[in-house]
Amino acid sequence: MSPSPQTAYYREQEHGLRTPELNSIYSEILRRNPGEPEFHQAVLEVLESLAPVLDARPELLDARVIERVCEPERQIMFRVPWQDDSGQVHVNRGFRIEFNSALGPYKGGLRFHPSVNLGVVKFLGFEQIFKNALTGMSIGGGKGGSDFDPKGRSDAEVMRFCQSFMTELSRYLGEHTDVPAGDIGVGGREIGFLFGQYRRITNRWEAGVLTGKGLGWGGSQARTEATGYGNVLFTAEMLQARGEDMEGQQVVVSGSGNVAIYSIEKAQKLGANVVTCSDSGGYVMDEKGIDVALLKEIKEVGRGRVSDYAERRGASARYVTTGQVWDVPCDVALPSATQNELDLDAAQILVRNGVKAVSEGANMPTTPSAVRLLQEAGVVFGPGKAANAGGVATSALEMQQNAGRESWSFARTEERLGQTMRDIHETCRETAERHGVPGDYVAGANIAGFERVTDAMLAQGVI
Ligand code: NDP
Ligand code: 2IT
Repeated sequence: MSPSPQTAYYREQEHGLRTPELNSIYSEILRRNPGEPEFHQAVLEVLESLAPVLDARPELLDARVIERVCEPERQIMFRVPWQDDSGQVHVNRGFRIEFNSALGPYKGGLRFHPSVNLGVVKFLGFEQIFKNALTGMSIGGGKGGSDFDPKGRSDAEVMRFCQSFMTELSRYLGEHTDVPAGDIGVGGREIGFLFGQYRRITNRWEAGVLTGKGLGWGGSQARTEATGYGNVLFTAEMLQARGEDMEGQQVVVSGSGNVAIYSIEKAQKLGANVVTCSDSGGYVMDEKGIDVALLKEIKEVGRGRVSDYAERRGASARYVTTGQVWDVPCDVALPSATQNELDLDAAQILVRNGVKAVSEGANMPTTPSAVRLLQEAGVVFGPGKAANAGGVATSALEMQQNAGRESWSFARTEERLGQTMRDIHETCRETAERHGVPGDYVAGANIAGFERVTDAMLAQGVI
């Protein structure tokens, strides 16, 4: 389904940065971090936005603040041995990149997927720094995970894996130090197993050490919904800035996990017609609009596939195994599966079909050349750092509730989520306009996030 990240990265190498200083910083990052194409891609995208900041504040170069923000504070890699149900022993690799704690404890999800490697976790941790800064909350940036594949594993196997993973990771966590949450392959079930093992090892009921917990034991209302809902709210803000809204828009969504499901649900609540969802096997096109209750039953209860959805839905739905959801004509596209899933070819198809807005529910799902094409074609583009920040922002609300031993209502939490997404939109819009690139949410998000985190770093000394 997704093109090779390798291809996407090498295709971009012909594009230079705007100043010799930025070019030389980037060359050094390539030299010191070999074989990490996703990390290179994420860094390049931020550096491409920074020229106007350096024009205005050349002293940032002397302080080497770009080099500092691109170097993780700490990188942890560890062995995760576990036994499957038949007694066979497996060895996976665990990662936690504690990237930046200038604004708060390291905060970011854990991803369990066979494609996870150091470069992937570093790109995710790097993006998380700026995303978390944009929320305006007291959270630093981090990310972790493992190349463990939970697909087809029993609950008992997943539990044993999580227990082994947490046995090592627990040394580095703490509500004031590092606070993981979910990401691909890590949802409520895994957070439960991880929390149980942390509690057992540390002898502490430390709610604020993980977010995405169950509602009965320290979790927050609306955290499950937050990323998808937040992305749709962000999209609605971008459309509103152009005098439009979500009502009646034809929407395509990729993925069928946490982010995709709640993007579909919120878009429908705002009157849109969502016609697709997908997984790594193929996609579903449902003319009548995705039946989100059925999708939840299949994915959340049964851990099934979108092909099961097509089978059970009846005549309106088709299961397609060639091409991608981007082939389906739409007004709004919400990539919500994985990195580099929307490439230049897909962007060309979207533009040809008249897409108005693309907003990233996933992290870095759009390749750099695709982003450029969409922006040049006048398509409004919401970068993941801003658009999918509702998940981590609601994680910060979970931490706040845990610290105060409180439990807020769904309405109160959702209201805070809505306000946060409006604030992030306004920050990005205003920052882009102030730097002479009105409507460029990529530049707005990168510059605003960069300034918030690096101002904190500068105030705290050479650290
Ligand atoms: P889930 O594990 O719930 O769902 C992931 C979905 O993406 C599945 O449909 C999966 O299909 C598909 N997918 C994953 N990897 C690939 C791949 N390599 N190729 C094709 N399809 C793939 O994860 P989430 O919904 O939580 O995460 C989706 C995206 O959103 C990720 O980029 C994540 O980083 C990002 N995100 C998540 C947040 C959260 O709060 N959960 C917050 C902000 C961003 P299949 O089952 O076939 O693998
Ligand atoms: O990419 C992300 O922002 C997440 N996976 C959520 C992180 C969090 O700590 O809630």
